[in-house]
Amino acid sequence: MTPINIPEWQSLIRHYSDLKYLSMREQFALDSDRAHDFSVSSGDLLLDYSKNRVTKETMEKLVSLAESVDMNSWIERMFNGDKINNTENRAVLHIALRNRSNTPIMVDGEDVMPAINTVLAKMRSFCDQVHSGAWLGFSGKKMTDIVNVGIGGSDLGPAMICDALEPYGVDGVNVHFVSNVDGTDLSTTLEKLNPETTLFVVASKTFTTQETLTNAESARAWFLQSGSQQDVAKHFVAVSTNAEAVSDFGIDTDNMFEIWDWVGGRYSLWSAIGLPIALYVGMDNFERMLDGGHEMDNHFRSQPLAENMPVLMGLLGIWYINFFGTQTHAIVPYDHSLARFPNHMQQLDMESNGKVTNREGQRISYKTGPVIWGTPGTNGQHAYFQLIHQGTQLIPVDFVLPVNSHYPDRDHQSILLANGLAQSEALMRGKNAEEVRAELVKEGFSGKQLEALLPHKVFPGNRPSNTLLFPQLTPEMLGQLVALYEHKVFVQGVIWNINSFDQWGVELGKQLAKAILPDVQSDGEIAVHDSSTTRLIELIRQLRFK
Ligand code: G6Q
Repeated sequence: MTPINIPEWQSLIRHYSDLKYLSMREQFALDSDRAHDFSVSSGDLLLDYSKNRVTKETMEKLVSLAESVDMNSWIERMFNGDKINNTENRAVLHIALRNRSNTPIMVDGEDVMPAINTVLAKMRSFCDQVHSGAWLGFSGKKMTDIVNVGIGGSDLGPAMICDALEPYGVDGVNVHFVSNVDGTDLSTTLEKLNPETTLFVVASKTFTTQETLTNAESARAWFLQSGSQQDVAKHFVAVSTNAEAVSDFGIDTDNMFEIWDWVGGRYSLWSAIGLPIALYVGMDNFERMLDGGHEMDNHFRSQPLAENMPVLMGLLGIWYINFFGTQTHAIVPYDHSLARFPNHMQQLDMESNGKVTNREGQRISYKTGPVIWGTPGTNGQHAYFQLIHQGTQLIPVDFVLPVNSHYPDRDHQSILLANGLAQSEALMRGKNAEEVRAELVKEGFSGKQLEALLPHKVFPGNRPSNTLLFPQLTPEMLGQLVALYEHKVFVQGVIWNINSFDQWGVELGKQLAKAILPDVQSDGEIAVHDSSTTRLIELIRQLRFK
């Protein structure tokens, strides 16, 4: 199926040409209910999408597009455990990991819920032991530092959540994340730690990932400078699907937390890959995060498409990417503890929808996933916001705004919120020549000097944004937010007719580095490469400290 041939897509092309100069400023002036009419809620989370270049007709047409690709039946297929990851012949069941209603979800004739509940119970018991001091290190001391060794989906999500939930941290427990095979990452982490009180969580779905295994082996070597081989069991646990490789590494499989092939790496923070989260904030808070994810799942599954938050966000993305031709999308959290949120969203979206082949294996001729990027406000305002306001590209922005901070704030939170709101308002309104002229006159400019400055101070405006507003960044709210974006990505994948759940590009990287390693490691004959690669290998051999 090619979405661009279906009548609803064609109708959107015509609608776009009628509407491409629609002024949001005018729309707000014409309709005092616009903010209300273009908003939707799920629990305490509000999405205000009124500052988008859309009319009610646009939204109806976008929703018709979603209907025309059977969005509801795709949603049901995911929730029912159908093998919608067709290239890997797998179900896609991150939703089962947070299925707090515990209703059966069948894969290959078996309900997956009992196994999920068993692992959750094992995680709880382990966290309790670590926190209470029933689990002690080799010299009889309590664990104070958790080091997660993993990469990609086995790192980014849990690292982001631990940062975000720092106010919920269990007293006396610190968490660290080592992912990069660059020895700097592990060394700078370990130099601060005491092996007697350090617990390593080796997180790898496959347990074959070069970076993770290299870091885990070096971590074990560091540990063995103090502890003995027998003590490894008290200081190393694993999260994986691959019991054999875990055991070969030397970790007792009793200390292994199981995950399943139907969880994609970038969707796995809800599984035992979230163990560092549970160790850091406690299992109760981890489960509160699952509750939030489940709440968003219920919303996604039950709400009509026109009032469905992930569907609406997905459709607005399609509107800009496929009709306005935008290439990037900024996610700007006005919450410092969400510093890594854009990074996780970058992996989630770009690894899921960075595809050029449709479900049927044909090359596609329309745009798919955008470049996702962003940093916390207000820092971004002093950096790249210039381009969003006055650059030549149209860049839709998501503003993520918690109303209340966890920290004593005096005026900080009000200033933060005012900045977020001001940016979205300014992007929408812009500043026209008359307004700039009046401002300059007030500032005492006139004549040639005024005319020369005026064009530089004009802001075109009409730049779209969504605002996600909520009371506070609790574990439940964070769960809702992550699940919201997961489903948004899925919605777009369905419309683009791509499989959002494989990642052959990542697999390629894993193969290529292994193939070139012998050339970099040894002085033997260099395998056949392009001339640039061969020359760079030769230079590396010359420049390397002997
Ligand atoms: C995520 C990707 C990828 C994966 C890492 C780590 O969806 O598949 O980022 O998570 O490559 O893989 P392992 O967990 O198998 O080590």
